[in-house]
Amino acid sequence: MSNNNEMKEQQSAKGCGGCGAALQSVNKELPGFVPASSLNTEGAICQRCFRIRNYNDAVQVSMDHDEFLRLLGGIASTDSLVVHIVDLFDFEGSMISGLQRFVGNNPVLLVVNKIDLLPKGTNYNRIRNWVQRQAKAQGLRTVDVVLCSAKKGMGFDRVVEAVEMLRGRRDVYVVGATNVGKSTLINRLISDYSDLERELTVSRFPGTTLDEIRIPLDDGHFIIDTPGIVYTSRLTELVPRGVLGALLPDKPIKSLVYQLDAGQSLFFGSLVRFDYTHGSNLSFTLYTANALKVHRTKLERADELYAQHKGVMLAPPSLEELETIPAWTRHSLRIPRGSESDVFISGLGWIRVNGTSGAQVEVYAPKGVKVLVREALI
Ligand SMILES: Nc1nc2c(ncn2[C@@H]2O[C@H](COP(=O)(O)OP(=O)(O)OP(=O)(O)O)[C@@H](O)[C@H]2O)c(=O)[nH]1
Ligand SMILES: [Mg+2]
Repeated sequence: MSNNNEMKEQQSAKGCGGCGAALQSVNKELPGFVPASSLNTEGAICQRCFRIRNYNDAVQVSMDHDEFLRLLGGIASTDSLVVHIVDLFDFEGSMISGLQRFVGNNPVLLVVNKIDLLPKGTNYNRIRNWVQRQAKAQGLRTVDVVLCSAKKGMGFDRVVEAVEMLRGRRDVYVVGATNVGKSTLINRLISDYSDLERELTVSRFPGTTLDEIRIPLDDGHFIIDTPGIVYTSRLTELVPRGVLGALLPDKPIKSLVYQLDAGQSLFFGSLVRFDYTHGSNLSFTLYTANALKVHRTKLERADELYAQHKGVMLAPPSLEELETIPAWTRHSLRIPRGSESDVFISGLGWIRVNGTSGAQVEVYAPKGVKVLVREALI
Protein backbone atom coordinates (compact mmCIF):
# COMPACT_ATOMS: atom_id res chain seq x y z
CA MET A 1 0.00 0.00 0.00
CA SER A 2 2.60 2.49 1.07
CA ASN A 3 4.68 1.37 -1.89
CA ASN A 4 1.84 2.15 -4.21
CA ASN A 5 1.41 5.59 -2.73
CA GLU A 6 5.09 6.17 -3.03
CA MET A 7 4.97 5.27 -6.73
CA LYS A 8 2.05 7.62 -7.27
CA GLU A 9 3.99 10.43 -5.68
CA GLN A 10 6.78 9.79 -8.13
CA GLN A 11 4.63 9.79 -11.23
CA SER A 12 2.53 12.45 -12.82
CA ALA A 13 -0.45 12.30 -15.13
CA LYS A 14 1.22 15.06 -17.11
CA GLY A 15 3.30 14.52 -20.20
CA CYS A 16 6.53 16.36 -20.82
CA GLY A 17 5.78 19.54 -22.77
CA GLY A 18 8.75 18.89 -25.05
CA CYS A 19 8.53 15.22 -26.05
CA GLY A 20 5.22 13.98 -24.62
CA ALA A 21 6.69 11.26 -22.36
CA ALA A 22 4.77 10.74 -19.08
CA LEU A 23 6.70 12.57 -16.35
CA GLN A 24 8.20 10.43 -13.57
CA SER A 25 10.89 10.78 -10.94
CA VAL A 26 11.62 7.08 -10.46
CA ASN A 27 14.26 6.19 -13.04
CA LYS A 28 16.75 8.55 -14.66
CA GLU A 29 17.33 6.14 -17.50
CA LEU A 30 13.71 6.06 -18.63
CA PRO A 31 11.76 8.65 -20.65
CA GLY A 32 10.08 11.50 -18.79
CA PHE A 33 12.45 11.70 -15.82
CA VAL A 34 12.33 14.90 -13.73
CA PRO A 35 13.54 15.52 -10.18
CA ALA A 36 10.68 14.99 -7.70
CA SER A 37 10.53 18.72 -6.94
CA SER A 38 9.49 19.53 -10.53
CA LEU A 39 7.08 16.66 -10.95
CA ASN A 40 3.95 18.76 -10.69
CA THR A 41 5.29 22.04 -11.98
CA GLU A 42 3.20 23.54 -14.77
CA GLY A 43 4.96 23.31 -18.15
CA ALA A 44 7.78 21.09 -16.84
CA ILE A 45 10.04 19.42 -19.37
CA CYS A 46 11.92 16.19 -18.76
CA GLN A 47 15.65 15.95 -18.20
CA ARG A 48 16.21 14.46 -21.65
CA CYS A 49 14.50 17.43 -23.35
CA PHE A 50 16.49 19.79 -21.14
CA ARG A 51 19.70 18.13 -22.27
CA ILE A 52 18.74 18.11 -25.95
CA ARG A 53 17.86 21.80 -25.82
CA ASN A 54 20.82 22.99 -23.81
CA TYR A 55 23.62 20.64 -24.76
CA ASN A 56 22.42 19.28 -28.11
CA ASP A 57 22.70 15.92 -26.44
CA ALA A 58 21.97 12.65 -28.21
CA VAL A 59 20.05 10.66 -25.64
CA GLN A 60 18.53 7.72 -27.46
CA VAL A 61 15.47 5.91 -26.19
CA SER A 62 13.66 3.41 -28.27
CA MET A 63 10.03 3.74 -29.11
CA ASP A 64 7.84 0.66 -29.05
CA HIS A 65 6.71 0.01 -32.63
CA ASP A 66 3.38 -1.57 -31.60
CA GLU A 67 2.63 1.37 -29.36
CA PHE A 68 3.18 3.61 -32.33
CA LEU A 69 0.92 1.62 -34.63
CA ARG A 70 -1.77 1.69 -31.95
CA LEU A 71 -1.51 5.46 -31.81
CA LEU A 72 -1.64 5.82 -35.58
CA GLY A 73 -4.51 3.32 -35.89
CA GLY A 74 -6.54 5.32 -33.37
CA ILE A 75 -6.72 8.23 -35.83
CA ALA A 76 -9.21 6.31 -38.01
CA SER A 77 -11.91 6.59 -35.33
CA THR A 78 -11.46 10.36 -34.88
CA ASP A 79 -12.82 13.17 -37.02
CA SER A 80 -9.68 15.04 -37.95
CA LEU A 81 -7.36 16.38 -40.61
CA VAL A 82 -4.20 14.32 -41.04
CA VAL A 83 -1.06 16.21 -42.00
CA HIS A 84 1.44 13.72 -43.37
CA ILE A 85 4.92 15.24 -43.46
CA VAL A 86 7.60 13.77 -45.65
CA ASP A 87 11.22 14.80 -46.03
CA LEU A 88 12.02 15.73 -49.63
CA PHE A 89 15.62 14.63 -49.13
CA ASP A 90 14.37 11.12 -48.24
CA PHE A 91 11.03 11.03 -50.04
CA GLU A 92 10.54 7.28 -50.58
CA GLY A 93 12.15 6.58 -47.20
CA SER A 94 9.80 8.81 -45.25
CA MET A 95 6.46 8.07 -46.93
CA ILE A 96 4.17 6.09 -44.62
CA SER A 97 3.13 3.14 -46.74
CA GLY A 98 -0.45 2.12 -46.10
CA LEU A 99 -1.26 5.42 -44.37
CA GLN A 100 -4.77 5.25 -45.79
CA ARG A 101 -5.43 2.11 -43.80
CA PHE A 102 -4.60 3.88 -40.54
CA VAL A 103 -6.41 7.14 -41.03
CA GLY A 104 -9.73 5.80 -42.34
CA ASN A 105 -11.83 8.39 -44.09
CA ASN A 106 -10.02 11.40 -42.72
CA PRO A 107 -8.53 13.71 -45.35
CA VAL A 108 -4.73 13.69 -45.76
CA LEU A 109 -2.75 16.83 -46.49
CA LEU A 110 0.71 15.94 -47.79
CA VAL A 111 3.35 18.41 -46.64
CA VAL A 112 6.74 18.00 -48.30
CA ASN A 113 9.30 19.52 -45.97
CA LYS A 114 12.95 20.63 -46.15
CA ILE A 115 12.77 22.18 -49.62
CA ASP A 116 15.48 24.58 -48.45
CA LEU A 117 17.94 21.69 -48.92
CA LEU A 118 17.51 21.58 -52.68
CA PRO A 119 20.17 23.34 -54.72
CA LYS A 120 19.59 27.02 -55.39
CA GLY A 121 17.54 27.70 -58.53
CA THR A 122 15.41 24.55 -58.23
CA ASN A 123 12.08 24.71 -60.05
CA TYR A 124 9.49 24.08 -57.30
CA ASN A 125 6.56 23.70 -59.69
CA ARG A 126 8.30 20.81 -61.31
CA ILE A 127 9.00 19.28 -57.90
CA ARG A 128 5.37 19.62 -56.88
CA ASN A 129 4.19 17.83 -60.03
CA TRP A 130 6.75 15.11 -59.40
CA VAL A 131 5.50 14.68 -55.81
CA GLN A 132 1.90 14.46 -56.98
CA ARG A 133 2.75 11.75 -59.50
CA GLN A 134 4.74 9.75 -56.94
CA ALA A 135 2.05 10.01 -54.25
CA LYS A 136 -0.58 8.83 -56.70
CA ALA A 137 1.60 5.95 -57.85
CA GLN A 138 1.96 4.86 -54.22
CA GLY A 139 -1.81 4.85 -53.78
CA LEU A 140 -1.89 7.79 -51.37
CA ARG A 141 -5.06 9.83 -51.68
CA THR A 142 -4.31 13.42 -50.71
CA VAL A 143 -6.57 16.44 -50.65
CA ASP A 144 -3.63 18.73 -51.35
CA VAL A 145 0.17 18.80 -51.61
CA VAL A 146 2.18 21.66 -50.14
CA LEU A 147 5.95 22.19 -50.33
CA CYS A 148 7.68 24.04 -47.51
CA SER A 149 10.63 24.51 -45.25
CA ALA A 150 9.45 24.42 -41.66
CA LYS A 151 12.90 25.51 -40.56
CA LYS A 152 13.32 28.49 -42.87
CA GLY A 153 9.66 29.39 -43.30
CA MET A 154 9.61 28.98 -47.10
CA GLY A 155 6.12 28.19 -48.38
CA PHE A 156 4.70 28.46 -44.89
CA ASP A 157 1.78 30.76 -45.73
CA ARG A 158 0.51 28.00 -48.00
CA VAL A 159 0.80 25.46 -45.18
CA VAL A 160 -1.25 27.63 -42.84
CA GLU A 161 -3.81 28.38 -45.53
CA ALA A 162 -4.24 24.70 -46.41
CA VAL A 163 -4.50 23.57 -42.77
CA GLU A 164 -7.06 26.28 -41.94
CA MET A 165 -9.15 25.58 -44.99
CA LEU A 166 -9.12 21.80 -44.69
CA ARG A 167 -9.55 21.28 -40.98
CA GLY A 168 -12.85 23.13 -40.59
CA ARG A 169 -13.61 22.55 -36.92
CA ARG A 170 -11.53 19.50 -36.33
CA ASP A 171 -8.35 18.31 -34.67
CA VAL A 172 -5.16 18.14 -36.72
CA TYR A 173 -2.88 15.10 -36.43
CA VAL A 174 0.68 15.62 -37.62
CA VAL A 175 2.23 12.29 -38.60
CA GLY A 176 5.36 11.09 -40.34
CA ALA A 177 8.58 9.13 -40.10
CA THR A 178 11.19 10.23 -37.55
CA ASN A 179 13.14 13.42 -38.17
CA VAL A 180 11.01 14.78 -41.03
CA GLY A 181 10.31 18.01 -39.12
CA LYS A 182 6.91 17.46 -37.48
CA SER A 183 7.77 19.24 -34.24
CA THR A 184 9.63 22.01 -36.08
CA LEU A 185 6.55 22.65 -38.22
CA ILE A 186 4.20 22.75 -35.23
CA ASN A 187 6.56 25.09 -33.37
CA ARG A 188 6.44 27.49 -36.30
CA LEU A 189 2.66 27.30 -36.38
CA ILE A 190 2.49 28.04 -32.65
CA SER A 191 4.96 30.90 -32.67
CA ASP A 192 3.66 32.58 -35.83
CA TYR A 193 -0.05 32.07 -35.37
CA SER A 194 -0.91 31.90 -31.67
CA ASP A 195 0.03 33.41 -28.31
CA LEU A 196 0.86 30.07 -26.72
CA GLU A 197 4.09 30.10 -24.78
CA ARG A 198 5.42 26.67 -25.42
CA GLU A 199 7.90 24.84 -27.49
CA LEU A 200 8.22 21.25 -28.61
CA THR A 201 11.66 19.70 -28.44
CA VAL A 202 13.34 19.22 -31.81
CA SER A 203 16.74 17.72 -32.50
CA ARG A 204 18.84 16.59 -35.40
CA PHE A 205 18.56 12.99 -34.21
CA PRO A 206 15.63 10.76 -35.16
CA GLY A 207 13.30 9.72 -32.35
CA THR A 208 12.92 12.97 -30.42
CA THR A 209 9.18 13.07 -29.76
CA LEU A 210 8.10 10.10 -27.61
CA ASP A 211 4.33 10.35 -27.24
CA GLU A 212 1.34 12.32 -28.46
CA ILE A 213 1.40 15.99 -27.50
CA ARG A 214 -1.91 17.82 -27.73
CA ILE A 215 -1.67 21.55 -28.25
CA PRO A 216 -4.89 23.54 -27.89
CA LEU A 217 -6.06 25.67 -30.82
CA ASP A 218 -8.21 28.74 -30.27
CA ASP A 219 -11.48 26.98 -31.14
CA GLY A 220 -11.22 24.23 -28.52
CA HIS A 221 -9.65 21.75 -30.94
CA PHE A 222 -6.10 20.47 -30.91
CA ILE A 223 -3.06 20.12 -33.10
CA ILE A 224 -1.38 16.86 -32.16
CA ASP A 225 2.33 16.13 -32.48
CA THR A 226 3.18 12.44 -32.70
CA PRO A 227 6.37 10.39 -32.40
CA GLY A 228 7.97 9.55 -35.75
CA ILE A 229 7.73 6.06 -37.17
CA VAL A 230 11.07 4.26 -37.25
CA TYR A 231 11.79 2.74 -40.66
CA THR A 232 14.89 0.61 -40.69
CA SER A 233 14.91 0.93 -44.47
CA ARG A 234 16.51 4.35 -43.97
CA LEU A 235 20.27 4.45 -43.67
CA THR A 236 19.88 7.20 -41.07
CA GLU A 237 18.15 4.73 -38.72
CA LEU A 238 20.87 2.11 -39.09
CA VAL A 239 24.03 4.08 -38.41
CA PRO A 240 25.37 5.15 -35.01
CA ARG A 241 24.51 8.73 -34.14
CA GLY A 242 28.05 9.94 -34.68
CA VAL A 243 27.67 9.25 -38.39
CA LEU A 244 24.50 11.30 -38.85
CA GLY A 245 26.38 14.58 -39.13
CA ALA A 246 27.85 13.41 -42.44
CA LEU A 247 24.54 12.06 -43.79
CA LEU A 248 21.99 14.74 -42.92
CA PRO A 249 22.45 17.93 -44.92
CA ASP A 250 22.05 21.17 -42.98
CA LYS A 251 22.66 23.49 -45.92
CA PRO A 252 21.46 23.49 -49.54
CA ILE A 253 23.04 20.57 -51.35
CA LYS A 254 25.82 21.44 -53.75
CA SER A 255 25.36 18.77 -56.36
CA LEU A 256 28.60 17.20 -57.60
CA VAL A 257 28.98 15.95 -61.16
CA TYR A 258 31.12 12.91 -61.94
CA GLN A 259 31.81 11.98 -65.55
CA LEU A 260 32.21 8.20 -65.44
CA ASP A 261 33.06 5.39 -67.81
CA ALA A 262 31.75 1.90 -67.22
CA GLY A 263 34.25 0.20 -64.92
CA GLN A 264 34.46 2.99 -62.35
CA SER A 265 33.24 3.01 -58.74
CA LEU A 266 32.32 5.59 -56.14
CA PHE A 267 32.57 5.09 -52.38
CA PHE A 268 30.46 7.19 -50.04
CA GLY A 269 32.69 6.90 -46.98
CA SER A 270 32.42 3.20 -46.39
CA LEU A 271 28.66 3.40 -46.08
CA VAL A 272 27.67 2.77 -49.70
CA ARG A 273 29.50 1.69 -52.85
CA PHE A 274 28.28 2.56 -56.35
CA ASP A 275 29.66 0.69 -59.37
CA TYR A 276 29.02 1.80 -62.92
CA THR A 277 29.23 -1.52 -64.76
CA HIS A 278 27.74 -1.17 -68.27
CA GLY A 279 27.09 1.79 -70.56
CA SER A 280 28.80 4.64 -72.38
CA ASN A 281 30.57 7.61 -70.80
CA LEU A 282 27.90 9.38 -68.72
CA SER A 283 27.53 12.14 -66.18
CA PHE A 284 26.31 11.25 -62.70
CA THR A 285 25.11 14.04 -60.45
CA LEU A 286 25.38 13.37 -56.72
CA TYR A 287 22.77 14.80 -54.36
CA THR A 288 24.14 13.89 -50.95
CA ALA A 289 25.11 15.91 -47.86
CA ASN A 290 28.05 18.19 -48.61
CA ALA A 291 29.88 16.77 -45.59
CA LEU A 292 29.98 13.23 -46.97
CA LYS A 293 33.30 12.32 -48.57
CA VAL A 294 33.16 10.61 -51.96
CA HIS A 295 36.04 8.59 -53.34
CA ARG A 296 36.37 7.52 -56.98
CA THR A 297 38.28 4.45 -58.10
CA LYS A 298 38.50 1.82 -60.82
CA LEU A 299 36.00 -0.99 -60.38
CA GLU A 300 38.78 -3.57 -60.63
CA ARG A 301 40.53 -1.94 -57.66
CA ALA A 302 37.41 -1.35 -55.57
CA ASP A 303 37.45 -4.57 -53.49
CA GLU A 304 41.07 -4.10 -52.55
CA LEU A 305 40.63 -0.41 -51.77
CA TYR A 306 37.72 -1.20 -49.48
CA ALA A 307 39.55 -4.01 -47.72
CA GLN A 308 42.56 -1.77 -47.04
CA HIS A 309 40.92 1.53 -46.30
CA LYS A 310 37.41 0.97 -44.90
CA GLY A 311 36.73 2.98 -41.78
CA VAL A 312 39.91 5.04 -42.18
CA MET A 313 40.40 6.77 -45.54
CA LEU A 314 36.92 5.62 -46.53
CA ALA A 315 35.08 7.25 -43.63
CA PRO A 316 32.66 7.75 -42.01
CA PRO A 317 31.95 5.43 -40.33
CA SER A 318 35.05 4.65 -38.30
CA LEU A 319 36.15 1.01 -38.15
CA GLU A 320 34.52 0.67 -34.76
CA GLU A 321 31.24 2.18 -35.96
CA LEU A 322 31.31 0.01 -39.05
CA GLU A 323 31.06 -3.08 -36.84
CA THR A 324 27.60 -2.01 -35.70
CA ILE A 325 26.15 -1.45 -39.19
CA PRO A 326 24.54 -4.34 -41.13
CA ALA A 327 26.72 -5.83 -43.88
CA TRP A 328 26.15 -4.73 -47.48
CA THR A 329 23.73 -6.30 -49.89
CA ARG A 330 24.10 -5.76 -53.62
CA HIS A 331 21.40 -4.15 -55.75
CA SER A 332 21.69 -4.61 -59.53
CA LEU A 333 19.84 -1.75 -61.20
CA ARG A 334 19.03 -1.04 -64.80
CA ILE A 335 18.65 2.56 -65.87
CA PRO A 336 16.03 2.57 -68.64
CA ARG A 337 17.06 3.86 -72.05
CA GLY A 338 16.16 7.44 -72.85
CA SER A 339 15.13 8.34 -69.31
CA GLU A 340 16.36 10.82 -66.78
CA SER A 341 16.58 8.72 -63.64
CA ASP A 342 17.72 8.87 -60.04
CA VAL A 343 19.31 6.02 -58.18
CA PHE A 344 17.75 6.68 -54.78
CA ILE A 345 19.39 5.37 -51.60
CA SER A 346 17.22 6.06 -48.56
CA GLY A 347 18.99 8.27 -46.03
CA LEU A 348 22.00 8.93 -48.27
CA GLY A 349 20.34 10.90 -51.07
CA TRP A 350 20.32 10.14 -54.79
CA ILE A 351 22.45 10.01 -57.91
CA ARG A 352 20.99 11.41 -61.09
CA VAL A 353 21.95 9.65 -64.30
CA ASN A 354 21.83 12.05 -67.19
CA GLY A 355 20.41 11.43 -70.66
CA THR A 356 21.38 7.82 -70.88
CA SER A 357 21.38 5.33 -73.68
CA GLY A 358 20.70 2.62 -71.10
CA ALA A 359 23.05 1.71 -68.27
CA GLN A 360 23.65 -0.82 -65.56
CA VAL A 361 24.82 -0.01 -62.03
CA GLU A 362 25.42 -2.01 -58.87
CA VAL A 363 24.80 -0.45 -55.47
CA TYR A 364 26.14 -1.94 -52.24
CA ALA A 365 24.28 -0.67 -49.17
CA PRO A 366 23.72 -1.97 -45.61
CA LYS A 367 21.14 -4.75 -45.58
CA GLY A 368 17.59 -3.43 -45.41
CA VAL A 369 18.27 0.04 -46.87
CA LYS A 370 15.78 0.99 -49.55
CA VAL A 371 17.51 1.38 -52.93
CA LEU A 372 15.55 2.05 -56.12
CA VAL A 373 15.51 3.71 -59.52
CA ARG A 374 12.98 6.51 -59.94
CA GLU A 375 12.05 9.28 -62.35
CA ALA A 376 14.54 12.11 -61.78
CA LEU A 377 13.43 14.63 -59.14
CA ILE A 378 15.49 17.52 -60.43
N1 LIG B 1 16.95 21.86 -43.56
C1 LIG B 1 15.83 21.69 -42.88
N2 LIG B 1 15.86 21.04 -41.71
C2 LIG B 1 14.69 20.90 -41.04
C3 LIG B 1 13.46 21.39 -41.53
N3 LIG B 1 12.50 21.10 -40.63
C4 LIG B 1 13.11 20.41 -39.63
N4 LIG B 1 14.42 20.30 -39.88
C5 LIG B 1 15.45 19.66 -39.03
O1 LIG B 1 15.17 18.27 -38.96
C6 LIG B 1 15.55 17.77 -37.68
C7 LIG B 1 14.37 17.04 -37.07
O2 LIG B 1 13.35 17.97 -36.75
P1 LIG B 1 12.17 17.61 -35.75
O3 LIG B 1 11.17 18.71 -35.81
O4 LIG B 1 12.71 17.21 -34.43
O5 LIG B 1 11.57 16.32 -36.49
P2 LIG B 1 10.39 15.36 -36.01
O6 LIG B 1 9.67 14.91 -37.23
O7 LIG B 1 9.57 16.00 -34.96
O8 LIG B 1 11.23 14.13 -35.43
P3 LIG B 1 10.80 13.00 -34.34
O9 LIG B 1 10.27 13.68 -33.14
O10 LIG B 1 12.10 12.29 -34.12
O11 LIG B 1 9.81 12.12 -35.03
C8 LIG B 1 16.03 18.96 -36.89
O12 LIG B 1 17.43 19.02 -36.98
C9 LIG B 1 15.39 20.14 -37.61
O13 LIG B 1 16.11 21.34 -37.46
C10 LIG B 1 13.48 22.10 -42.77
O14 LIG B 1 12.48 22.61 -43.28
N5 LIG B 1 14.69 22.21 -43.40
MG1 LIG C 1 9.22 15.45 -33.03
